[in-house]
Amino acid sequence: MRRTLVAFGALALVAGAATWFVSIAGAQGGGTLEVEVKYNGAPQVEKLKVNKDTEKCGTEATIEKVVVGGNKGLANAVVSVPGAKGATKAKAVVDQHGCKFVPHVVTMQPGEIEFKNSDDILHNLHTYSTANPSINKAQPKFKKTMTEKLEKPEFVKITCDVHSWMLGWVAVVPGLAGVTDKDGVAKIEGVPAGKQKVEVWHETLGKQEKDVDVKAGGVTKVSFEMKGK
Ligand SMILES: [Cu+2]
Repeated sequence: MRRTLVAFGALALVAGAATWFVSIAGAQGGGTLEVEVKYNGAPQVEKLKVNKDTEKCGTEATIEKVVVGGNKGLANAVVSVPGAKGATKAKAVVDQHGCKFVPHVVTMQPGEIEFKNSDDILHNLHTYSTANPSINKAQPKFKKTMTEKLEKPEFVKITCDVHSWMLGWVAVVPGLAGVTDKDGVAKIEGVPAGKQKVEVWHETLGKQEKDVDVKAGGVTKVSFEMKGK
C-alpha cells in the first residue's frame, strides 16, 4: 500500500511538471505582429519662430501634427494589443531635449514614467488628462529626472508652460504596444497566438481597431488606413 502511494505521488509530480512545461511553452508560442499604418492625406507640420532660450531651443520650433513618410506611412501612431498583457517593459522615459519632448509619443503600461530634463534650463511639465490626475510641475535645470504616476489607461497630452510649442503624448495602454516609425510601421513581439483586437490611435487622426488572427512563431501583417478629419 505504501509503495503504491509513493508511486502515485511520483506520477502526480511528473504530471504536474508536464503541465508546467506546456504552459511555459504556450507563453513562448506567441507571434510577431507587424502593423502598417497609412495616411492618404497631406502632412501637417507647423513652424514657429522662437525667441526664448534660443541657445537651447534654437530659433525655430516644429510642431508635427501629422507626419507622413515614404509610401504614405503614418509616423507617431500608437499600435496596441489590449488583450496581450505580456511582461511589463522597462519604465517609459521622455526627455525634454532641445525644447522638445523626445520621443514625441511614448507608450507605457499603467504605472510609473520618468521625465528627464537634459536641457539645463527650466521646463514646466503640464499634462492634460481625465482618467489620471493632472500633473503641473516645474522641472528646474538641476532636476534631471522626475518620476510620475499614470495608473489609468489613457492618451495623455503633455505640454510645457515655459515653451508653448512643446507637445508630446504618453499612451498609457494595458497591453503590448508600440509606435509607428517614419515609414508607418510598428512591430510588436510576443503577442499570444489566436484572435486579438489591434487598436491604432493617432493624436490628430483618431482611432481604429481590427480583429487579427495572430500566427504562432511567425509574423502576422495587418494594415490600417487612417482617414482625415
Ligand atoms: Cu519647456
